[in-house]
Amino acid sequence: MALLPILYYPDPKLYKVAKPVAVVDARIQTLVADMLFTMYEAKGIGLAATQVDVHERLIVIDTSEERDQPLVLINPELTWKSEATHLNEEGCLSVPGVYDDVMRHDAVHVTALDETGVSRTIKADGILAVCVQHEMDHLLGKVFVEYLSPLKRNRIKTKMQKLQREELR
Ligand code: K1U
Ligand code: ZN
Repeated sequence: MALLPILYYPDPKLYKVAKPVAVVDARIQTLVADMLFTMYEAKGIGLAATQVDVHERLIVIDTSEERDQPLVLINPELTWKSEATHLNEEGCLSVPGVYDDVMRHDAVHVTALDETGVSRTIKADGILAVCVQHEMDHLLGKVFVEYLSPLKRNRIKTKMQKLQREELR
């Protein structure tokens, strides 16, 4: 399994809109395994293919305490969302060290293919619902900081650009 490099905000590649996966084949299964490995290594609860510079509709998630319940969503489509919404604190592996509140639907239903190409419907609430919405935004080229005020977003952008300049030195 390979550790994939994660793109950091404000990399313009994070704004690309992902295309549907055409066929769930060995290439996709290898990508799934590498994304799960990368997510667990980074101590994340989710990862979208966009974040590893692959612009196809694929997400991996594991919100379990034991980190032993991987969820693979290929070509995910939102089929239902609750009317109720709440603010939830979010983080992002592409924006390390930044946490802020984002309004999300309390519950969602998502239909997607799994890593074997079988269609499944996931009924998510709690942190899983928040994570699914955050990851599906990545596939549309949207990073959670886009929900924050322009002032906050610009501060985060400047901080991230400074961090990346320092790392390059
Ligand atoms: O997409 C990502 O970058 C992964 C992200 C997923 C996520 C976390 C929290 C809310 C919504 C989506 C992370 O895993 S960030 C790191 C993390 O584990 C975490 C951060 C804040 C709260 C809970 C978990
Ligand atoms: Zn993220």
